[in-house]
Amino acid sequence: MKLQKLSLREIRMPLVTPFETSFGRVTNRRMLLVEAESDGVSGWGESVAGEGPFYAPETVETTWLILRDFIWPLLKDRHFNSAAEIWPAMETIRGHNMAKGAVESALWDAEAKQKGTPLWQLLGGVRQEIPCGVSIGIKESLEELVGTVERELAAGYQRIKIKIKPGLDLAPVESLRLRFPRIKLMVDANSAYRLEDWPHLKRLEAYYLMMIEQPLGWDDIFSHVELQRRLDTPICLDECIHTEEHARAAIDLGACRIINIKLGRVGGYTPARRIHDLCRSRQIPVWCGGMLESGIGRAHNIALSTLENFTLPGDVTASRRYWVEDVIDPEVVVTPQGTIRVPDGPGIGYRPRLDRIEAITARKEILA
Ligand code: OSB
Ligand code: MG
Repeated sequence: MKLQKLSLREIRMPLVTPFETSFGRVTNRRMLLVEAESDGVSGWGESVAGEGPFYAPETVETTWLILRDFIWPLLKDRHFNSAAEIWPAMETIRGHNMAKGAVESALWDAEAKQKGTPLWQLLGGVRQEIPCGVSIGIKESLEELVGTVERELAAGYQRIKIKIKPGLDLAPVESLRLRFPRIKLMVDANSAYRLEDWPHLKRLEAYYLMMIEQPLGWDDIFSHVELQRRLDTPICLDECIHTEEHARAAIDLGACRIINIKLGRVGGYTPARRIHDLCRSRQIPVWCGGMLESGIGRAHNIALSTLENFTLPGDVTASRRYWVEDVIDPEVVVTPQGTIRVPDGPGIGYRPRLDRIEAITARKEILA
C-alpha cells in the first residue's frame, strides 16, 4: 500500500455536557480528523490531542504541524506491505504519539477496507461485544453526581469511573458507595496528587475501589512504585505510559497492576498491540481509555477493545453521551447490558458522514 493523499480537517463540536477533570474543563471540542488515501481507498483516523497541553504535551496545533511538516514527507508515496509497517517508518520522529496514532490508525482502516475485512478482525480481535464503563467528570454538587451515576447505571453501563482532585475525593466516593454498595467503582485523578498525599489516598481504600487511575505525576513512574507499595487498591496508569518501554518499567517495578491503553497516547495500533501483548504475558489486565472522541476515534477504540486482554470495561461509550449528532453512521449505541456490539462491515465499520463533517470543519488542508 501507498499513501497518496492525506487530508487534515479540524472539526468543532460542543459537548452535550461540559467535562471537568483535575486539569481543567472542556465545553467545546476541537478535533483533528485525518483521511488517508491509499490505492483509491480512504481510511479515517482522529488525533486525540486536546485543545491545550494539559493532559499530555500535544495539542491540536502540534499534531497538525507534525503531520504536515514531518510525518507526511516521511510516508508519502512509500511502499508498505501493510499498515503494521507504518509505525516503524515514523520511529525517527521522537514522541508526538497522537499525531502518529491519527495517521497510523487511518491506514489500518484503509488496509482493512482494501481487504474487505472488519478492522477488528485484521487486528486479531476475539470478541464481538465489548464491555463498557463511563467516565464522569467533576460535578458541582454531590446530588448532581449521584443523579448522573443513577442514569448511567440505568442505561446499563457496567462500571463507573469518577474524576477526583484534592478536596473533591473522599466525599463523592463515600456518597456513591453508600448509595450504590455493589457497583464497580473507580476514580481517576489525572495526576492531581503528590506522593506525600499517600495517607489521604489510603483512606479511599475504605470504599472498595476497583482501581485508582493515575494519582501522581504524568511522567513519574517511580513515585507510583512507592505509592503502590502503600496501597492495597490497584493503581492503573494512564498518562505515564507512552511506550512499550514505559509499560515494562511500570509493571516490572511495581508501579501499577492495571494499564489503560489509549491509541493516541501510545502512537497507534502497532505500539498498542505490543503493550497489550506485554501486559498479557505479565497477567496485567488492560482496558481502553477515551479522550472525548468524535465517532471516528470512538470506532477505533471499539476495534482495539476486541483484543483478548481488554478484559475490563473501557471508557468507550455511546455517541449521544457526548454529541447531539455524531460524524459517523450509524452512531455508537450501547445495549441495555452495557456493551457495544462490534460492527462487521469493512474497516472501522462506521461510515464517516462527509456532509456533517464538512459542515463543522473549521479548516482543512490537503497534502498530495
Ligand atoms: O484521563 O481518561 C482520562 C478525557 C480527556 C482526557 C483524559 C481522560 C478523559 C476521560 C474521558 O476520562 C473518557 C471518555 O472519552 O469518555
Ligand atoms: Mg485517565
